[in-house]
Amino acid sequence: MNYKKDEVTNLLNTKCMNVFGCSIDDATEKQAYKTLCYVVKDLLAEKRSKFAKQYKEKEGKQVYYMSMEFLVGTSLRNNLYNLGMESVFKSALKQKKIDINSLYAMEPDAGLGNGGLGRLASCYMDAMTSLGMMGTGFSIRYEFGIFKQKIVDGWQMEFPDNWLEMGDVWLNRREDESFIIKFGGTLKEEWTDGKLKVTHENYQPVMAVPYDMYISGYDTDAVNKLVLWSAKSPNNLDMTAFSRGEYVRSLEENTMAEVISKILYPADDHIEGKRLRIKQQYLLVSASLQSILLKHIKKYKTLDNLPDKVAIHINDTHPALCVPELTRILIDEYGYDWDKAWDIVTRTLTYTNHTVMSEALERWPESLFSAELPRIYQIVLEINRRLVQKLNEVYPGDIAKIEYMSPVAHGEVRMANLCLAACHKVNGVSKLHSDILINSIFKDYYNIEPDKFTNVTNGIAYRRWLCQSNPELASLIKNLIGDKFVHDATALEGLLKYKGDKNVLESLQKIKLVKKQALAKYISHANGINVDPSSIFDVQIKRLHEYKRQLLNVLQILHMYNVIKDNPNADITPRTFVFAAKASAGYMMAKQIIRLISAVADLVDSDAAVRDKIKVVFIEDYKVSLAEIIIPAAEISEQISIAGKEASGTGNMKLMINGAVTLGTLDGANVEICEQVGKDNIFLFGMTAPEVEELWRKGYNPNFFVTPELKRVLDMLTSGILGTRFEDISKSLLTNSFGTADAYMTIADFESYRQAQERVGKEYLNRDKFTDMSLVNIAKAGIFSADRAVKEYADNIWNIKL
Ligand code: KOT
Repeated sequence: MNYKKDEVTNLLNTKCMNVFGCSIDDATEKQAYKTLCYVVKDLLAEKRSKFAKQYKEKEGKQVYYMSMEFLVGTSLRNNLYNLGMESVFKSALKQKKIDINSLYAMEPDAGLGNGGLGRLASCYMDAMTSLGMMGTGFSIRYEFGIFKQKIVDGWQMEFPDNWLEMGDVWLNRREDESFIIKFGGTLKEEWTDGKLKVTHENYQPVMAVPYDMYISGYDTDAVNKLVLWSAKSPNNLDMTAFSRGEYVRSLEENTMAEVISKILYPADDHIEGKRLRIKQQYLLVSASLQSILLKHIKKYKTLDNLPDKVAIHINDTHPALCVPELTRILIDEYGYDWDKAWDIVTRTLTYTNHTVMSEALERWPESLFSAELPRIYQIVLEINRRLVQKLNEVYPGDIAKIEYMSPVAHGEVRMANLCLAACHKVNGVSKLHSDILINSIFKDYYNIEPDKFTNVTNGIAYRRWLCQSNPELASLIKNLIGDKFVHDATALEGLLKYKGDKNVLESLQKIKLVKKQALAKYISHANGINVDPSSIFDVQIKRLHEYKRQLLNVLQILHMYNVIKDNPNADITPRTFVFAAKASAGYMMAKQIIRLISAVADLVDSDAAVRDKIKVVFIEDYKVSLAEIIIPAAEISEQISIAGKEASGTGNMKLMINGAVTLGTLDGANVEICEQVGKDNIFLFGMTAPEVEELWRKGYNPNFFVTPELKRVLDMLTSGILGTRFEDISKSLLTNSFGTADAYMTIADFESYRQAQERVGKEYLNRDKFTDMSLVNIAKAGIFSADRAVKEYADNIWNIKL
């Protein structure tokens, strides 16, 4: 958009006057921040209206991306960057003696997600918009997003995240487009004219009120929307109950309804089968589908062509209720018969799986499911009945297999099977992960319908993660190869011709140092620790989960500690180990691991012989905006999950494009990172996924893998040297009474990891060689752009022509 400085000043003044009754000169900092956001929102609204009009005329196909999570992060800088208006706003504000950076700093993260899955959804909204697609995200307007984390004496504490206080500037409430969602109640069945009519009675109605958030894209005419549903009691106060003296019960019902959108469930890669959670899921699904269908019917006067005009994407199984709910609406509200309705459902819905962890596979007790959603339950039973009938023809008599594939069995409704039965495309999120899906957990479905399954390797909104978070690096790249890469990330390959170019390597080193200094400043402020920007910055930033093996990293640090204690002159390249991670509130082992990291940090820091060689920092409250500070400063990217468990990872891609070299296992997208950069530009270690499988088959006893060095480290866990005795962690690694010890093979991979870390230390000493590796990583990161991933979705899954 083309605005001059004076025009921008006018916009700011007018808006400030309208909202706060003062000119921007007299505004408080908070008022200035809100004014700026409102002005940007207005610009997006104007663009959106043009885009929607154009689109309406074209009658193209569009995507609805259903996700219980969108980890949006901050929007202000992103929107200004995308609109190409950062510098004009900066100078307009500067003239008013307002530093735009201080306004950026006031914006809270919209933390409506836990980790990878939610951030991916946001990266894809960015890419869809940048590609000019019409794509709408649907989720929930949680009043409290992912909790704020504080570390108190090494222990994680959770605090509510009241993001709306300053974050609601981006939301537009559209009360008049609300829908009623029905919970509980009973069903009445009547036969009229040979047709069964089901009426849902005595239900508790809840109103779903939409709030729109505009999503901008880079250099595009498109502006998309993320629609967030909020639960509200349909009658503010039931006055009849009030007059009957039952006002307490009436108020109770109000809060019961509103509690549905109160808070995000803070569990990553595992699920909690709670009543409130299924209500959240149904609220999202039912409200979104009602709104999609209403809009469609207004435009086309029929739903027969729904699959030609609409793709509805299910982001993991959390919105899997789309399957029965879409069937229900078509049958109950639009009068379709079963076969026609099912045909539309199957041709409209698609599904992405994001994990193979069994504790993350969603299943609901039939009793809870049927009580909360009686009509939906009835439809699920019918889907199940018809499927079992079909499977009986394919696998006659193979009861075990049919049961394994059924959406309803053993008193449970299994959401993945519901998606597999209904969606016409199913994908995993990296090559390895998609292979594991078709070769193991989804094998039986794959065997019947192989064409249904495909892979789309994850991608990132690299303009946020590179251009906005690391403008210094982006500007160097522009100077070297031009700015094509801002539209087409694969153009980064042009950097390869600077391999070995002394000047370029020196520039890269200088930029890295600047970003390390910035992170050091943050750490000094947040943790009160001074870290040395000339040491290697080695980072592991991601949710805390045993399979991700932060523990492996800590054990190796303890080993390094021992090496230095044994020989204070040992040849150790100084290293700063940075951790940041949230643990699910109820995940005790994860919380213990955080405590262990803190204890190791203290141990290392209290020892004069060690503290100049290694530092350990746990930065609290990991979130998108913190990642934007850490990632540009990273030199080593720890991606050390047990092979076969990390579906893809996306932090690995963000770190790579900022020049960090991966130290990792051949897991998730690390496999493809390795393919891109070649074995010389990555530090690989550990067992491969088939080797892990093989070791399980043979029988794994961690005790056989304990080397003398590791024994010494393991003893430290319980010796008292760390202050606390970490008995639970030690037991989880070694006690093998039920064959459950060391479920993530930390011990089996330790020696190989230790050696890889030794290589890192050595190779870093040859700074130019290391920077060359870094350069190759940047150059080869283009394929991991969300633009590429979304194009693949459009081509292979949604059937949308771009
Ligand atoms: C959480 C609960 C149930 C099912 C799946 C999840 C889940 C998976 N949450 N995050 N993930 C991650 O998704 C990312 C995006 O695809 C992956 O890169 C990452 O490996 C998953 O762990």
